[in-house]
Amino acid sequence: MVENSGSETASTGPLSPELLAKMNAYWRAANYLSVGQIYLKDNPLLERPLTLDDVKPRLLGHWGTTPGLNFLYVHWNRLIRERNLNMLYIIGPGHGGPGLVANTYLEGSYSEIYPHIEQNKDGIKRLFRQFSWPYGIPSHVAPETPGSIHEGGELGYSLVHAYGAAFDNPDLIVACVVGDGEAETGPLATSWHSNKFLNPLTDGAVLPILHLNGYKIANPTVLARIPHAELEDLMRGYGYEPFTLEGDDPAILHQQAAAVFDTMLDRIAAIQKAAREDGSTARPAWPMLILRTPKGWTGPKFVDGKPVENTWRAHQVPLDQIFEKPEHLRQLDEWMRSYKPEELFDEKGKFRAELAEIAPKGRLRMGMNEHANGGLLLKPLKIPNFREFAVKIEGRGQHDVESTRVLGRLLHAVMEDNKEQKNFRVFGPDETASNRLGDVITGTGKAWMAETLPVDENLSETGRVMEVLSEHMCQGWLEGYLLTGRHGFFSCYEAFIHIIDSMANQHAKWLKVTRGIPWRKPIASLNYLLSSLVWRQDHNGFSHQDPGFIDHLLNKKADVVRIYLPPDANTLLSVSDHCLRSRNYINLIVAGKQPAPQWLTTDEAIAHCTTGLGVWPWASNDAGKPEVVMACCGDVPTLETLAAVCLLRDKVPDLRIRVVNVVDLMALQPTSEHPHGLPDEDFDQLFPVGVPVIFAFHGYPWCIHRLTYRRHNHDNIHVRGYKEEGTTTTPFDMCVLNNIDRFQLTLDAIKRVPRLAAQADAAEQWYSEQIQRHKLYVAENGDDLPEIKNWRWPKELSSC
Ligand SMILES: Cc1ncc(C[n+]2csc(CCOP(=O)(O)OP(=O)(O)O)c2C)c(N)n1
Ligand SMILES: [Mg+2]
Repeated sequence: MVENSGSETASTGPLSPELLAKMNAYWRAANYLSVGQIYLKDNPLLERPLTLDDVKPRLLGHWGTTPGLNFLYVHWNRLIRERNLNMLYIIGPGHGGPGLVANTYLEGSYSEIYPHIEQNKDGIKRLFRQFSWPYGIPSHVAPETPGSIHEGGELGYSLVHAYGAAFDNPDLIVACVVGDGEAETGPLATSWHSNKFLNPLTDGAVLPILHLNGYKIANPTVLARIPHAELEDLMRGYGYEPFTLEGDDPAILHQQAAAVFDTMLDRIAAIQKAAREDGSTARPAWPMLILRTPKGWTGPKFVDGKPVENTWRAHQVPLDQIFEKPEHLRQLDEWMRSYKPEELFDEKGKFRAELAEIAPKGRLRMGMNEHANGGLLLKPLKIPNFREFAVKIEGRGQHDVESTRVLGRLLHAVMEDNKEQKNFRVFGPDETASNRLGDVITGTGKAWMAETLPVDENLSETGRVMEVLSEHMCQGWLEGYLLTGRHGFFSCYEAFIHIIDSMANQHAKWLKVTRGIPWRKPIASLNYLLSSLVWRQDHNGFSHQDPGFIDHLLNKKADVVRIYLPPDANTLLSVSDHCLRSRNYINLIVAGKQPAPQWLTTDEAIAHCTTGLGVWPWASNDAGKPEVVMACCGDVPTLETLAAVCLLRDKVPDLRIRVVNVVDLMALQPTSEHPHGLPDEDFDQLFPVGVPVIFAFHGYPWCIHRLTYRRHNHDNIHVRGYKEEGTTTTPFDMCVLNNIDRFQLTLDAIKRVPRLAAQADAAEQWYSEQIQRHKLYVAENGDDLPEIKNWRWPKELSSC
């Protein structure tokens, strides 16, 4: 027999008997509505005994985590009311979706946002029916859920999201439930260290709750099965002050919870006061809670003779054979009635006023917190005119510049200009300086609340550059920061950005869904700069060579993803300016940090980036009728292509060559596939049907085929790119190993132009000789041939 009406008056503590009774009733209501969402399509108030007709044909959702989440929600509500808190609630086990829907319904947010889910019997019926129902709402804490910035379907990111939300939001408290299973993931394990980057003076607070309900889907959790003292030591080792709350008697636990939360919030207030009023700069030990409550608390204790409550069996749907076993239907009826719905809802199905009144009002309701709909709070970045940072081109290709260093100056200026509004941060896994963005660090410094030594440089408690050697943390912080209405930039080594492939997936999904939700306002785009690229891993070699993040992002929805490969500094500036101003995208910028030739003036760069791809007339001699198109995308491929063009002119002076550079990869797709896609007519103008295209691409070659396979001239597009050949070798040898070098491109062109067929054999011979010479030289000298290393675009063709 389940007994869930609770013995509210049994214990003593900070809650008055009346408030305790109401809070427990409120919690019962949330649990009732959670169970109802999982099971029922009719009879929402149990006005008659449940029948099979009332039950959904497919029982989809998760019960186990939900009562714990609901318990916390009720307590946050009290604290918000009593302390006038600005509170965001992040749920690691996002499969507890029914709980968040139930609570935002009870507090009224849900009906305000979705008026058809009324505060009456019909509304509850719709609320139940829509859950995990085709064209209804998802089972998780999805973008559709009011008050959410965290889906939680993929476990591991709750705590970084919470910290990302808290940065630069000094009045915000982010309560964050970490599932004890979730706590086993790598990203979550490292996230505890976020407290070394959170400044009580300028940032908000994060209140982590480690929810030890003891189980995952099918196993106990590690942290639930180590001695409690060891767990507390672990949390202390992470720098927190752990509190513990344990039990399963609601009456006792409500009182204890109220007491412990009062203490924890007093601790937070004291930490903030010390920093804000008393000038303390010490790193505080922020409070965190270890909450031990049963998985599936208040649900069926036994099903088919097996224990369910407080076991992994409570994870999903505890009674899942309703249609096969009459006993399951009877147990469901009994379970739902144990919450005493008649005490919670009036005869019309309205949540009773005396209970509803203990929820916060208006914007203080967690379902209505504006930080969870960051676009509402988004202030545009102040971005200086990027022309002021442009590289002056005195002769195309005649001088080398580190493109990312130029971008660093722009980012520095953006940082300075937005210092007051504190809504821009730059994130990187210990690579900001290595990626030559060092200028952005000067002035603002790097966030650091841990110890410092005299040898340290630029570490600062108020730093706005976030560096930690965890791509997961960089990504998660940035997501949390963006989702709460701010702006950011993430620079990363190209190969290692794969570490967050899955997080990027989840963010892309979030963005895709929010586009269809009118009340979710657009947020700033997630901007990646990948530098330290595959072609120039001079110090590192094969482990650092992987351009596949491009392919990864290509799988995402066209209306979410943008991919740019600017070939020089001015195009990088133009693209970055555009990305920083954009909304609701994932922008990927791939640009090298090594000294490299510069090709376009600012005006040309802007025009080129606007169309996304185009002929470089100064490098072409096709007179409008090319015999071969030499296409390139990426800085190193552009260099090799232009060097090949020179070789071709030398070998076949009358060959009509067109050079096309691609900066916006998505422009290669048809318009039907991507909004940036070039119309077929324009594509055919650039790449005329029947004319061979030798395409040098930064990444894996098949990516270009994938993008262009529907184009009329696709059969004539021959792509060279990275084909997983690499080691620690010279820059040019990397090109040779992957057949993207100038000699190969020259040979390719000669072999593909029909009228040069007679020269093909000689060209093959020439190619072999060049490669042999190159190999012998690099093997002997450990460096590239001087004519390769010092190659320049011909001066006579270089005027702008
Ligand atoms: C990264 C990831 N791996 C695996 C899963 C599949 N999964 C869903 S719920 C779950 C167990 C979660 O346990 P816990 O974090 O303790 O949550 P709770 O007990 O509160 O349900 C697992 C493994 C997932 N969602 N995400
Ligand atoms: Mg668990």
